[in-house]
Amino acid sequence: MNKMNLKIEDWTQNHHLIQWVQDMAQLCQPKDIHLCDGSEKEYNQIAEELVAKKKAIRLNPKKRPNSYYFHSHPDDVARVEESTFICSKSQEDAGPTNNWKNPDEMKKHLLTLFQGCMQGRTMYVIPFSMGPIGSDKSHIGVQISDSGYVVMNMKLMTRMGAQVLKELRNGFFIPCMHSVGVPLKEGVEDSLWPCNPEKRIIVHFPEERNIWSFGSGYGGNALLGKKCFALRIASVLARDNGWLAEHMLILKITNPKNESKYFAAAFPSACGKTNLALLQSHFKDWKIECVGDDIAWMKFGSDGRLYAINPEAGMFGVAPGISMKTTPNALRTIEKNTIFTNVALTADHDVWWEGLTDTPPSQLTDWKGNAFDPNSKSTAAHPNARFTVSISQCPIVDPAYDDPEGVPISAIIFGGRRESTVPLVFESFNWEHGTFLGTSVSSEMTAAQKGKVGKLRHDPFAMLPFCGYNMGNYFSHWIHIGRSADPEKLPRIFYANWFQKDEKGSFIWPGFQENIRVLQWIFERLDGKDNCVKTPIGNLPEIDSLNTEGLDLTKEELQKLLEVDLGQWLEETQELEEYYKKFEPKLPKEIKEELESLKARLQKLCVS
Ligand code: GTP
Ligand code: SPV
Ligand code: MN
Repeated sequence: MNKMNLKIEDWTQNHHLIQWVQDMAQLCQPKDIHLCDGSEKEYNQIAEELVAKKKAIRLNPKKRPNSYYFHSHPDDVARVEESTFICSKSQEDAGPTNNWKNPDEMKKHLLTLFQGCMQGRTMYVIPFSMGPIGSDKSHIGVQISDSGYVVMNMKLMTRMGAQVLKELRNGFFIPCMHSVGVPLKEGVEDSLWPCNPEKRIIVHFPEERNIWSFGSGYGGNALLGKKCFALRIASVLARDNGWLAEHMLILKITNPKNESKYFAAAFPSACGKTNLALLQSHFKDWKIECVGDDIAWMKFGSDGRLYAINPEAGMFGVAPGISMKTTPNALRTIEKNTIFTNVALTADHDVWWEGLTDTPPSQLTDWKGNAFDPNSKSTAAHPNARFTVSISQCPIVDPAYDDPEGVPISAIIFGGRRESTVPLVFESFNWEHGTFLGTSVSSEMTAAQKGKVGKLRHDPFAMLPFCGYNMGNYFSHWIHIGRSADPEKLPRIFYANWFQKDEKGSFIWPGFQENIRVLQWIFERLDGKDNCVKTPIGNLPEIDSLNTEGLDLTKEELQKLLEVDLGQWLEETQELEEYYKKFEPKLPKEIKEELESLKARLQKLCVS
């Protein structure tokens, strides 16, 4: 048996866990096994080891206390959707939007890949809870990984360590198997960011409820509690048990009368969730607090309302674009105790990225570790450079982020990155229409996934890369959730788009902090204020019901932001009709009917 820092039997009586760890050690042949207790001491030790091996740089403690800098292999910088698989027993259950392979064949392939893959490395065993420990809304996972970087990130991103095993006892957990996929031969020096892009693969077995990830050390590919567990596997758990696992931020908004509501919002990757969740209100009597910035699990409470928890305990946020002007609360969150990956490094060992200041400081090292030439076309930070930080450090964190009951959701907002067509904000007519809006989300692609930045693609519910089963059935699940609830108690559904551009290609809406104005409009709608005009696509703000005081926005610009162009929308419906064919025969009839009604409403206005 391999050397262990603790005796596993002293640590847990969970026979499945003990057996699994032993089996995986036998398969991967690590040099030793480290059972993670989740302590500060352990975190610091692993960090120091990585610094000693030059894999990490300790940032200047005067500028960025207790923080570390990593830069990845240049081919391991984002999620890899083309190498992500849902291996359900039948291909139909994975559906038209997921990669699929026969689970038996895939298992054979994985067993070959993982055979001896941890030679020369430490195998870490990382118990973690998604959601507050002990909440009936939470679920436990155990990740095995040969990456110290992963352990450090999991410590910040989840509730991790010995207390989770105490809670688990003999219960059920999601096994999450991860390796960077590079066995280390004796006497051979390790690379700074070991990974294996040729053999990279991220696999989910939804029926067995487990995850295998090989070859990548980055973000959603490697921190398996996040997209793999909390979305792909959890969406299957949610389907089976009548709840929702969604790619959504959760925020609290309080009005001048000290009344509060919670909103959840789903925007595709790198389309503004973290920035909205950390919004700093510049209206002194309106307050925003943050519960979560990426994932929401929503279950019905005994009062019939939908309650959300944030299953994560940290943020893995996009760094570029963050500044004191755009998102001061993000900068305040990452002042200390933060991990930075693929940002640029300053001469005095602090961090920098595009947007942080107008001009880059001199003597910058870019994300690849080279001296940065400000005249070059490339950026100093990778566009998908990220920070990892505990949410407890956020200056506007809502203490309810740790409430095992979760928070009652009053509004759900969908959105995408659209240069044209989609107005700044509108409201659906009811849950089914809102569900239709969710199915219709499309967005210009970003650097959060490997692929062509800027290309428009459909991303229903911002879940395209994250739904662990047939997307057509997922649409039905949403309809079903609506049917099973009291309509008066369901959240109202809205759609927002911060990203409309003018002819010169500049954003029309100032966005960021100014998005508070849209949240205010939504809040007032929920309070019964008659501040909208009915259009074929939904209820839009009356032009003067949106608070634009103090904004540098012309009347024409505002009109453009709130315009419904019938021609563009008819095209949009044709496009959607074509897209929906993909989901047959699973496309719910309610969604088809919504599309038909939208077409009819548009045509009626076109004729009149
Ligand atoms: P993931 O972590 O990938 O799920 O992304 P996210 O949805 O949390 O996106 P995030 O808030 O990190 O924003 C991504 C990018 O969008 C950043 O470059 C931001 O600067 C930019 N962005 C966010 N909000 C706005 C906005 O209101 N207007 C404009 N123009 N850009 C925005
Ligand atoms: C996303 O891509 O939506 C992210 C980043 O939140 S990652 O964790 O890499 O998936
Ligand atoms: Mn995300």
